[in-house]
Amino acid sequence: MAVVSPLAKYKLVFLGDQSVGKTSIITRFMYDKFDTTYQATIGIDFLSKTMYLEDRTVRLQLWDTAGQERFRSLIPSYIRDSSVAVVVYDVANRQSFLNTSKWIEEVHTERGSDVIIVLVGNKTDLVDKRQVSIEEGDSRARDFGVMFIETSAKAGFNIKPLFRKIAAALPGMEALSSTKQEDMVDVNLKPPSNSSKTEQQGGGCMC
Ligand SMILES: Nc1nc2c(ncn2[C@@H]2O[C@H](COP(=O)(O)OP(=O)(O)O)[C@@H](O)[C@H]2O)c(=O)[nH]1
Ligand SMILES: [Mg+2]
Repeated sequence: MAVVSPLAKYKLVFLGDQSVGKTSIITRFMYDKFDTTYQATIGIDFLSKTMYLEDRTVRLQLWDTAGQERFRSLIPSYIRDSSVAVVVYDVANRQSFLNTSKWIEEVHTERGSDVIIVLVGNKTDLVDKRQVSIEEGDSRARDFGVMFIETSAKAGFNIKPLFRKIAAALPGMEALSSTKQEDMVDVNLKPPSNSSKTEQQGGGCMC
């Protein structure tokens, strides 16, 4: 009997100070577009995207957040059931880099070590305004034991590699928790010839 598993879904939450480029990274990845008109994120919204990897397909749910204080109280509940936290800073804004430790600690408070964290230094196109070197970013990521990459949503630099890196780090189906295993659907591809009924358990959709 073949076991066909439904699409594995993972929740990614985007964190970081206001205007570091969280919404722009998501927009670049989803639509390959960059919008220069500044739009503060209102509340929290998510978008889904399916990624086809060499050995499997995963569905990513990208949860954008607003860094403004007035929405801070909402954030822990979004971190709580996420598989991945993407902590973004602006390489041309030192304070946003310093604040990443606060964001990473917040993720650890909610999720312990049961989460993938990626530190992202965005806006590498602002070459003359850079305040944080790639070495500093890399070294902070090592200190926290998290992944690291630099991007430019504007130039479209390293956006796909960021998501590929995340997807590659996601646990395979065999490593998923028992609750996720409940989504497994058994499909009997070759019904026994002595029986006219096809056994299908679970039903469910592949959506
Ligand atoms: N130069 C440059 N500007 C960017 C980049 N990413 C975002 N921005 C700009 O930074 C501002 C804030 O971006 P936004 O995505 O709204 O940040 P968020 O508040 O973290 O969601 C906007 O004016 C964007 O156009 C980038 O990679 N390079
Ligand atoms: Mg935003």
